[in-house]
Amino acid sequence: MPLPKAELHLHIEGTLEPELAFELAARNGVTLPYASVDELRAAQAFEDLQSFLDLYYACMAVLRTERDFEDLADAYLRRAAAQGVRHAEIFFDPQAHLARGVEMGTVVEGLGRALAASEENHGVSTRLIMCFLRDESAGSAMETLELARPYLDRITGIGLDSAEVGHPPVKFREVYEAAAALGLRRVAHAGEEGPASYVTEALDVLGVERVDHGLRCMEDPALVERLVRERIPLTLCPLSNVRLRAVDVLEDHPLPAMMEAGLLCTVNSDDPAYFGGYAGDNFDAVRDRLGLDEDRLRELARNSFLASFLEDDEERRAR
Ligand code: ES4
Ligand code: ZN
Repeated sequence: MPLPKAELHLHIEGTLEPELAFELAARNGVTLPYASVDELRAAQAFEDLQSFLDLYYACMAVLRTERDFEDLADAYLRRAAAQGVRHAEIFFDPQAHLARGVEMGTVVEGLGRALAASEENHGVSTRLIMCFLRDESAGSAMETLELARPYLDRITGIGLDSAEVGHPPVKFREVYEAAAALGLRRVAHAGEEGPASYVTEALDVLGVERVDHGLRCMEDPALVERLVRERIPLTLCPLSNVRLRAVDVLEDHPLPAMMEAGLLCTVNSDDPAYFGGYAGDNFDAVRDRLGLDEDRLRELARNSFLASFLEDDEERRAR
């Protein structure tokens, strides 16, 4: 039996397996720029974050209807459950769909249908986190937040993703302030390809309570000390880091050193259809190739629930 765990860093569009991509392409009359599943898989040899993002945005062209989003999320939840995931906090990228003429309501209602049935169908509780594309303008992010207003009962928080370098957290100060005023939880990708200073800025300027990736915090000892002291969770994605070349090989991943330093680390899958594995596969990889023992693996699983928005929600309800 796989360890029960929560998945806190998962882009739903990154769970689009090539087989489903071709199925949806046929259903919607969309042409993918690849002739076959094998050709699409062969295109998954990435140089860096941008080369991945190019393929990721190209493939999501097949997602058009509520049912597409429902099928996508249901397929993910089934796979996640089989790998021990009991709770999933799921990112989605509305701007990438709005740009293709797919409305906010189509995305949220479709994902929402799969999520609403997830506890009963898969034994997985869920939350939805809306991400802004940091390589789009702050104004576009603010408009997206406005478009989400009718759906905020189904959206727990906001995040920040896509191309990191050159798009520092401070660019989104006002959007994060507006989201906080609406009672939304705040996370952001920082320190994946960008420098440690982006992690500091995400904490100080955006008020994030959890950092997605945060890998490069290790370059700033004072920041590490602060993250430990303030118990800020990091949502690490080891297989993603290898595939996007943040680390050369998994054996070089700083996860063991990060845990040793007292950081509140979690292990997640990011874009499992593109990076070679779901949550359990990431746990297996760090066990087999980083030599983490059973105690450390249990600590990672426990951290995933501690770092989730579940417990706080319960506390908030009790108050
Ligand atoms: C992403 Cl791995 C990663 N980094 C930044 N943005 C993303 N969107 C989807 N996957
Ligand atoms: Zn990510």
